[in-house]
Amino acid sequence: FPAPHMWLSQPSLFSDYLRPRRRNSHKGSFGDVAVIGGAAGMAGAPILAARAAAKCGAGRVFVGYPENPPAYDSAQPELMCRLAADLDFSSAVLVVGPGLGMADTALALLGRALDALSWLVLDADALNLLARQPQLQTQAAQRQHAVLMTPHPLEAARLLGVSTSDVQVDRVAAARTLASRFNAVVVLKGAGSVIARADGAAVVNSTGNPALATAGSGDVLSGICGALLAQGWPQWEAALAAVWLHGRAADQLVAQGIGPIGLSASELIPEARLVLNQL
Ligand code: NPW
Ligand code: AMP
Ligand code: MG
Repeated sequence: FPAPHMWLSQPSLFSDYLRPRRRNSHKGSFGDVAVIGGAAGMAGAPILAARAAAKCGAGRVFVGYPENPPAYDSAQPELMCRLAADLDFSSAVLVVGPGLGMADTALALLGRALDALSWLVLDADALNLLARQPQLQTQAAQRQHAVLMTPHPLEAARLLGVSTSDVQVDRVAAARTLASRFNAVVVLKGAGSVIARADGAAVVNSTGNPALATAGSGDVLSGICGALLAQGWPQWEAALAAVWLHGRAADQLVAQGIGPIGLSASELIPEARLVLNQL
């Protein structure tokens, strides 16, 4: 390594983990996801992630707000909305960052998540906070369970201390650098998302289209990642599958005329569920 990257066009790279549900399974069989985010003005971001996690099969889904949690999500009352500080960080897959904000409360929650012995998905403001905090970067790199990071190109640039165009000029290299620096599985998002891991393996996704260039679509992806991890998928295959099916959902919606113009991130969620159930 680094060898040339591979393309992800069909589910073959992750299809070993598409297993039928056992007849005697129960919600405890499919794991818990806790999405941590939703500062003032961005309360919807963790809801998108949490709805995606629930519809992609997590057994139970919590939403942890830094402050002022809503009583519940009226469109999806299955979600359990709490104060993040009151959640059990060690018993769920943690998806940290959607709409989390950059306040001290957010930083403290990220620190607690990095300390927890849980699978972690870091997105959005969790990555932006990490970029500002070298000591948390060391903590992230040294965790027992590696993290799964889902930066868009600007978030990746902040983490690497370079410009967005530096990232975009060699996306595979940028994703590999982040993966080895953080000992992480990294999804560098954008057209042709790159999934890379610390040993240099890298895969470029071929599903998805510009309908995804809309607010909240990344938040949905982070929730799908969390759902697959909660259901026991290994980190690498969870990242590959989440990226592939998120893109495939958008492709199917465009084929139905729901996009590319005006696709909303919420609409991706039931379509991603359909893709997953039909695989
Ligand atoms: P430009 O415009 O080209 O200079 P930010 P954010 C760039 C939450 N949200 N290729 C591009 O830069 C999130 O979870 C809440 C190239 C773009 O303008 C975060 O917590 C929502 N460049 C918070 O908001 C829904 C690319 O990055 C800039 C690129 C801030 O997150 C929305 C944006 O980056 C949102 O999810 C690409 N493929 N993709 C809610 N409903 O509550 C991105 N860029 O400044 O980090 O802002 O991503 O909106
Ligand atoms: P975020 O910027 O965090 O909301 O994430 C945006 C999501 O949409 C990521 O999964 C991107 O890979 C995807 N996306 C955005 N623009 C495109 C595009 N032009 N083609 C394919 N996927 C895209
Ligand atoms: Mg985002």
